[in-house]
Amino acid sequence: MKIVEAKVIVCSPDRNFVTLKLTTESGLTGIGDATLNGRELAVASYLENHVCPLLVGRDAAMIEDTWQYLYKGSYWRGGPVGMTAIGAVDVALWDIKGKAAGMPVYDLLGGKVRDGALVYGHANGEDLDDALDWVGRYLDDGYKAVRVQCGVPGLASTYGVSSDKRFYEPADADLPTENVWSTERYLTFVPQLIAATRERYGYDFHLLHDVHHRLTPIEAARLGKSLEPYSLFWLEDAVPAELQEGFRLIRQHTTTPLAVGEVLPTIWDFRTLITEQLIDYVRTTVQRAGGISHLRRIAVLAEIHHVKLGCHGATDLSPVTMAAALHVDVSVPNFGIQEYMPHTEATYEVFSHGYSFRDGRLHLDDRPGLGVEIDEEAAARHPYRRAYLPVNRLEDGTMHSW
Ligand code: EZ4
Ligand code: CO
Repeated sequence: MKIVEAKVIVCSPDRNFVTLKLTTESGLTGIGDATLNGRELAVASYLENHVCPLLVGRDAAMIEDTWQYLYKGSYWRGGPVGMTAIGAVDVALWDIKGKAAGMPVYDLLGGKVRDGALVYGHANGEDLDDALDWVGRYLDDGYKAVRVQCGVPGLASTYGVSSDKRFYEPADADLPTENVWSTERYLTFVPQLIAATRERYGYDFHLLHDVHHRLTPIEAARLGKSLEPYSLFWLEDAVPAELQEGFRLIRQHTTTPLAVGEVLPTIWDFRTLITEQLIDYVRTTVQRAGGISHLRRIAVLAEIHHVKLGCHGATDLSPVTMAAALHVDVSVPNFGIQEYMPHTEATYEVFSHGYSFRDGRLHLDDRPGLGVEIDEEAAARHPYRRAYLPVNRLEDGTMHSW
């Protein structure tokens, strides 16, 4: 199963995606997602210049050895660029192994322990009424879990609230937008948003909220405490997680479940959070954290510390990552929930896929490998467009100090 070609495909069917495609001498192909939102070409270059030359001639069957070789052999361990690149290689190799075996990847991972993966959708509104209406639309569509985000009164724009409701993608073309942030206004408003959501729609569905890393631990503790009556499924990214110990403070004050880590690429970035049981859900995903092989390690560490998996699944992760995450979701015992935003038609024309939404869950079909293919001709019709995630400043014009 020698690899004869390693190719990087960059395309932008409504947003940028970087895809690694490996081909073996017998003609089997495997794909991996290498998209790092706002820094896409860094990973494309890392792969093209530094990783692809190492792959040609290697045995595609040797997934673990290749992972160890790329991680330890680079000397420069970890980091989002390197881990995204390794993740793409790892996922492409699992895809090939599945196709070679004639089995879906979940069967190689021990087989399904559940039929489908519970997902949550994104409801976001400019104001309270708009946000509540969007929660209702998701519930009408059969979602059993909804994340609610809302414009904060007094602030012109808020991260996570966009005009493009269904396919929300925070990155802007060309140069980044600047949002203004006020912790005071936010902390006053969010309990009203969550209370109003429960008042209108009741408690018979899971309700989630994402802070996008904007608070300090004591502010997050206060927010978590004030939201306890409304039974959140989780409060996400309440503080940035570089200071893992910061979560001790939050944990001491609130029983609101905590989720963190969509930006964290390795098991070591989660070590204190998981082993001290400071969080309830791990938010990273295959593409971010070194592929299926490394995410499974994180899931095992989490499992023995009563922490569950709640993989990132916004539209900056391609359908390849969604499929790969679903193979993990349905085969690990400590699955919690999967974030799900449908991609646009243009994206699905490039990436044909074998998963579908039904009854609040995503279901994989039983095609071998990941069940996703890339149409390179369609991809070529959508060239790369520079894009950045928004930047936040405080009302006085300064950046956050954390
Ligand atoms: O802002 O994926 O939980 N989901 C999120 C996402 C992120 C984007 C960043 O690329 O926070 O919407
Ligand atoms: Co998030």
